[in-house]
Amino acid sequence: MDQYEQFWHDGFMVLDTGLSEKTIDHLIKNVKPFWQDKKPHGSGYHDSNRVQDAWYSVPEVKQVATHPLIVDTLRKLYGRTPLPFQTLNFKKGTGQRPHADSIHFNSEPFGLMCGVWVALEDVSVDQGPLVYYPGSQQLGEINFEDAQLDADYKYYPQYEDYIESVIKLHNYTPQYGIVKKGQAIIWSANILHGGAPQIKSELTRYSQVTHYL
Ligand SMILES: O=C(O)CCC(=O)C(=O)O
Repeated sequence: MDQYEQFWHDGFMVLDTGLSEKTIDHLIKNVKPFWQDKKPHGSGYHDSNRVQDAWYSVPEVKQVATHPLIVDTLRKLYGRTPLPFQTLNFKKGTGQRPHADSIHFNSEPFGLMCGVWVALEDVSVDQGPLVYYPGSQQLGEINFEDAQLDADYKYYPQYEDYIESVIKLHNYTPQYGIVKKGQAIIWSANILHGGAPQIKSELTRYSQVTHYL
C-alpha cells in the first residue's frame, strides 16, 4: 500500500512539511498577542487557547495554510485543488472529546473536507497530543439524528457521549500525534479525533489546524 492508499485505509497521514524553524518561531511570536487579549482582524470566536483565522493578520499562519507541499499532497489525495477556509491556532492541548469534523462543517458530496494539523513544537504525551481513531472514517457520516438527538448545539455533549459509545462498540484503538516540530497530520473529514488531556498543564502545545474543502 502506498501512502495515499494508506490515507484512505486509516483516515490520516503524517507529513514532514519542512517548514523552517524561523517561520514557525515567527508565527508563534505573531500569534501570541491574540492568545493574550487581541482579536485578529476578520476572525471568528477565539479564547486564550484558540485563535480562529489569525491568517487575516499573521502572514506565517497563511504561509502554513497554503504551504505548497501540503496543498500538493491534498491535491494528490483528493484529485482537486484544495481550498483552505479556516485556521485555528492553539497554545495548549484542547482536551476536546472525540468527534468527526463533519459535524461542524461538511461538503457536498460528503467526504471532501479535511483538516491538517501542524505541530509548531515537538509534542509529547504530557502536552495533550492530538488523538485519532484509525479506520473510524470508514463509518458512515454520523449526525445528531443518528444519536437520536435534535440537531441543536445544546445537545453537543450528548453527541460526544454517542461518539464515545461508537468507539467502544467498534473497539477502535487510539493513536496519538506524538510528532516533531514542523510535522503535519492530515485527517479526513470523517475520522473520529480529539485532543488527549494535557498531563502537564504548565507546558505549551503550539499547533495550527487548517481546514480545507
Ligand atoms: O488540536 C486538538 O487537540 C484537537 C483539534 C480538533 O479536534 C479539531 O480542530 O477538530
